[in-house]
Parts: sequence; structure tokens; C-alpha cells
Amino acid sequence: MNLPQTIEIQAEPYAYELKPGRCALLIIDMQRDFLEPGGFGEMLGNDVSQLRRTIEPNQRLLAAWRAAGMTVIHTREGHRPDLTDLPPAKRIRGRSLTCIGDPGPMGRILVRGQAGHDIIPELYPLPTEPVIDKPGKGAFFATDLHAILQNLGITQLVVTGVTTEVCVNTTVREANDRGYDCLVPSDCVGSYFPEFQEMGLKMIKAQGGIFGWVTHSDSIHAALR
Ligand code: TIU
Repeated sequence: MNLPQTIEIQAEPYAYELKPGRCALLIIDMQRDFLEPGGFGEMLGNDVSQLRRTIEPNQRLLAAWRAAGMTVIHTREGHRPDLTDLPPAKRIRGRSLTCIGDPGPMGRILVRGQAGHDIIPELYPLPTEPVIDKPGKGAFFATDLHAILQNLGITQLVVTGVTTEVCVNTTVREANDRGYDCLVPSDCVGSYFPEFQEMGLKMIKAQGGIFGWVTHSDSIHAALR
């Protein structure tokens, strides 16, 4: 697809100037354990429907990115099977009976290679799309994401996925401090908690876009057309 060098997208707090050759779609942690009924998220008592509404808008955005030949990167939160990269504080936090690394509904919880750790089939990465395995909430901590983005000449990120106030917000803040312009489509990010969904987005766009921009994916599609 032939796109202009800069495309203006309606966003808050003001228009976002998307540069197709420099803008990656970064899809955060759309993993079975967070999104599927019977997974780890639901086991913890969370309402997965709050996250599942993001699947279809993410599918449409992913299709648009692929059709335009733009960069797509996926992330997964999880740990090595020997758990040597799992901070003890993270393992015991929450005082849950079932911890990361324990047997769960879809294999060992948040362990790489287990069924629940994998990305949902609806948004499965193509072999050409980098998948970042991250041990923390932010996608930059202890990963090669920054190096990959620099090597690809990426300076802008459209950040989607789950959850809004946890891994999406942490990643947007990390990216912002590294000089990336982040745009977050509200319908493509989800939280188990509606009030955190609302505030998580407000925090990004407040104070003149302190961490980035917020839009709706319809505005991105309208601009790409
Ligand atoms: N990916 C991500 O956000 N990990 C979480 O643990 N999120 C929660 O909301 N718990």
C-alpha cells in the first residue's frame, strides 16, 4: 500500500502525526491466560469479557497494519521454565494459593512454552513479526525491544493490548522516556476494571499528552484509508 510520509490522526490531546515508515503496532500480552475463559485471569476472579471486547478491534488494526506493510511487534509476559528470571517478590505477591510457575488451567502459569502463555489464535503473530518475551510489566525491561525498534528505524508506537493500567501503561511510560511517540486506541486496550480503563487512558493524554495520545481505532482506519 502506498501511504504518504505523514498521516494526521484525530486524537487527544491533539492530532497525532503518524509516519507509516517509522510507526510500529505494538500489541501487548494478548495471551490466552489473560483473555480466555478458564485461564489464569479468570481463575483470579477477573471478568475476562472486559478484555475480550478488545479482540475484534485488534484484529482489524492488525489486518490494516499488515496490509500497509507496516511493522508489527507482539509481546508476552512470562518466565523461563526454571523461573530464574522470576523475582521472588513477584512470585509471592498477592498471597494467592496458585503462583506463577504453578500448574494452572492451561499449563504452568505464565511460563514460556505453556499453552496459557501463548498469544490467542485470533491475533497469532506471523513468523515475520517479532515476539518479545518479557519478564515484567513493561515491554522494555530486560528485553531487546528498544534495540529492535532502533534497528528498524521506529520512532512511533501504536500500543494496544492488555491490561490498560498495568502492562500497557507501564510500556507507554517506558517508551515515552526513551523518546517514542505513543498512540493508544482506547477500544484496543482493556482492563478487568472499568474505572482503571478510564483513568489509565486519562493519565496518558493529560497535561498536553504527558505520556502520549489517545484515540479510537476508527480514527486510525479513517486516516489510513
Ligand atoms: N499484561 C498485564 O497487564 N499483566 C498483568 O498482570 N495485568 C493485570 O492486570 N494483572
